[in-house]
This record gives sequence, structure tokens and C-alpha cells, in this order.
Amino acid sequence: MENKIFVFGHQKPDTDTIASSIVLANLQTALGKNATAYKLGNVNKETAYALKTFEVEEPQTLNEVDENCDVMLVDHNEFAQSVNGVEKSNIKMVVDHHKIKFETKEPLFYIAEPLGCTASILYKLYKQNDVEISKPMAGLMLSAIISDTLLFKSPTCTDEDKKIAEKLAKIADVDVDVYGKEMLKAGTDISEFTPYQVINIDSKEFSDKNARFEISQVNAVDLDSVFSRQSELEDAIQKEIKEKNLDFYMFAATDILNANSKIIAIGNKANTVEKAFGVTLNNNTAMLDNVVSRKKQMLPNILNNLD
Ligand SMILES: [Mn+2]
Repeated sequence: MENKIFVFGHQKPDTDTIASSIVLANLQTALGKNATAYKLGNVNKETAYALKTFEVEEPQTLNEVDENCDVMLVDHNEFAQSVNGVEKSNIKMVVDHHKIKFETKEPLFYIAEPLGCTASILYKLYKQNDVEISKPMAGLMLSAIISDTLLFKSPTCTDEDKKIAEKLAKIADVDVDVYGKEMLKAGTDISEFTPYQVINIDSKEFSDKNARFEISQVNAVDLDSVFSRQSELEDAIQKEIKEKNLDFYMFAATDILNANSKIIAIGNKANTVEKAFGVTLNNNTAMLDNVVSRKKQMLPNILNNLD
């Protein structure tokens, strides 16, 4: 038997990372390889909903790999976001849709496309290899596209992602809009989370032009319920600012049904946020119309307005 291949996505896994790991392992198995999907951390509620709907088992957790391991990476390529020991392992393949910061040791398959989702690239790999897509695999790929593109509302979404999602929905036998909203909603339940956990669900720190700041994002269907916790969220944010010595912190609750974000911005340079989006903070909050993507909207606007 050929060497076992470990297939996995990034740390703090999202739906694309988990779905794409399972799907690539499935495709490789169909092609005669001995491939198994793994996760690098707990799955979130949205992903759990997708797995349950399409009756697919959650992958086992992988803590580290060594020089004897054959691996395939999905939905990431930077070693800092990957598993411990990845730099020593034998990387056989990367399938990804992020900017590339990757060093190769050996020749490999590197498949990158600027699409909204890794799963869209995997759909094309099934077609190229003439492998049939099962209903559960179609359901997972569809879930990943819905998640990464916020049901096609994110500016990261391409026409190709939309077309592929329509084809997958037919195989998965679901109504994209109905299923998509239910799946996204399942991921927005933050009632059991402490304020610290809420602001750290999906948070990234950045530094540029002598400014250090953090942008945190949560998906929501009911902005009022998120903001009923504003004062305790602000306490948690103040603590982060102090501990990390940040110039400002922006917390965005993104309304996934209406494609807007309501923010809390705090810190010495919080006025950067006002300039970036042409808004005035009122009680530390503002509404950003049509802003949903950190990668394509929030971060670039802020970077363009740092002093
Ligand atoms: Mn992705």
C-alpha cells in the first residue's frame, strides 16, 4: 500500500477548510490514493450544521506531522497557519485561493486560482479527473462556497463560484437560498460565548505605518442581539487594546442577510475608521453599508487612511 496522505486545511478551521479537506481526501481516494482528512482545531457551529445535513463525519484532529508524513494542504499555504512540523513533511499538493507565501522543498502539485472558495477549485478537479461527485461531497462543496462568499454577497465571489454552486445544489438536492440562510444562521449563535470568545471568533491583528490594530468579525442575523452586549464587548476590547498595545480595535458584526456591518471602534486612532468609511462614530459605533469583507473592504480602506 502506498504511503498514507494527510489532508488538512488551516488552524481555526472554517467551513471551506473542513469541507475541502474531506472532499480532496475523497477525490484522492477515488484516484487510488490512501488519503485521510484531518482538522487542526474544533469545527464551528456552521460547519457542524453542514456536516450533519449531509451526514458526513467530522475529521479527526491532527496535532503534528513529521518528515515521514506525506501531506496535502487545502485553503492555506502559509506554514504559520498550518500544522506543527509541516515544514519538515513531504508536501505533495496544495489547493488554495489565497495569496502565496510558500517555500517548496520538492516539486509538487500547486493548484491556486483566484476564486471565492477552495471548494470551487476542487469541483473543477473532479471534472478534470472525470470522477463522479456524490451527494454528500456536493453538499459540502456547496456549503463551503456559501460560507466563503456569504451566500454570493461578498466581493470575493466570482461568476464561476456562482455557476459551480448552482451545479452542486442540483447534485446535493437543496435550494441554495433556503439551505444557505439556514447554514449561515447556524453559525451566528454566540449566546453561549463569553465577550472574550465573541471578539476572538475571527480576529486578525495588523500593523502598518506605525499603527497596530485588530479587526474582529462575527456573522449575525440579528444585529440588535449582538449589540445588546455592547458594554461587555467593549470591556473585552479595552482589555485587548491594553494587553497588545493596539492603536485601535474594530469589531464588526456583519449582517449576512442584508450585507451590512455594524461596528464598534475603540482606541487612540479610532478616527482612522471614521475616515476609512466616511462615518461618524456615535457611542463608539457606526453602520457600514454594503461592507462585508475584511480582506477586500475593511482592511484596504483602513490601510489607505492610516496617518
Ligand atoms: Mn477559503
